[in-house]
Amino acid sequence: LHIENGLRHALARKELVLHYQPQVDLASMRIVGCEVLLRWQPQGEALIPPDRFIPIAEDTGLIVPIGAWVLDEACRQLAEWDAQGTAPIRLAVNVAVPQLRQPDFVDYVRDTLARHGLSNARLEIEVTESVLLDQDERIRHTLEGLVELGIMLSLDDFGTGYASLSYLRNFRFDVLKIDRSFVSELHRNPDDITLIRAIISIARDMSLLTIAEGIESAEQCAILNELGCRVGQGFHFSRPVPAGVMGELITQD
Ligand code: G
Ligand code: G
Ligand code: MN
Ligand code: NA
Repeated sequence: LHIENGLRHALARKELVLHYQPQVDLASMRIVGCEVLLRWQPQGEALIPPDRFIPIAEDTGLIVPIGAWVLDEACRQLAEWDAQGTAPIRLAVNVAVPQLRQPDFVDYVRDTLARHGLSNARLEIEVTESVLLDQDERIRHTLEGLVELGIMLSLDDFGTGYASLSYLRNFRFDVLKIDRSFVSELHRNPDDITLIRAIISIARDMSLLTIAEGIESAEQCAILNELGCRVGQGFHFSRPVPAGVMGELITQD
């Protein structure tokens, strides 16, 4: 309840902040995108990580206005970077079920990109497999609307859910994010290599981009590149960083 009350005022009090984690093309080592990760910084308290408040925001519906702010602020930031002449990276934004149930979500995404002068192809929307477990017809409708807009639809934490392969048949994704649980032991577990090779093979045959999460070492990075994974994300490249640091990373790149 303490968190819920605080969260109700977090937006108005401007206590929400976005961090950005670079996504790197494994062949060229260039930054091609970034995942947008929300943090909450209450006045005079320590930074609160998303796993402490996103579930509450989802249960209370507060994720709808908060998620709208995340998208707007991230697009504003990307347009600002563009104006500074940085590399034209993509934004990957996480969205939750209650947002996808909003009948005007697709319109909001389109209008927000337009308002900031960004082409639709600059945005990637990440959903987890749990989103797809939801039988709600409105969610399917929203996902189809997003695909029609020409934004990229990304399946997060791939391989950890229960029916991953049937989701690939039923929804048109553009990106598979290989869950970090497959990546973390990669260099010493041949089974993980086998599984990742299979995921990459499916992705290639379905013309999906693969992004490996949780890369923490040069060795994991090299193996993934060798296996044909296109893009990587993880502490090896950078932790999630504030906008100012991200701006510097794409200026140097
Ligand atoms: O930033 P990590 O470092 O702790 O993020 C943890 C999880 O919180 C991520 O896996 C992501 O799914 C979720 N998350 C982060 N930012 C957002 C956001 O803006 N919206 C939603 N719905 N989830 C987010
Ligand atoms: O949406 P998702 O749950 O995948 O968000 C990514 C989460 O993973 C964030 O909480 C982020 O801080 C975390 N993360 C990103 N890179 C790494 C990494 O290399 N190692 C670990 N352990 N966590 C990571
Ligand atoms: Mn994610
Ligand atoms: Na993930």
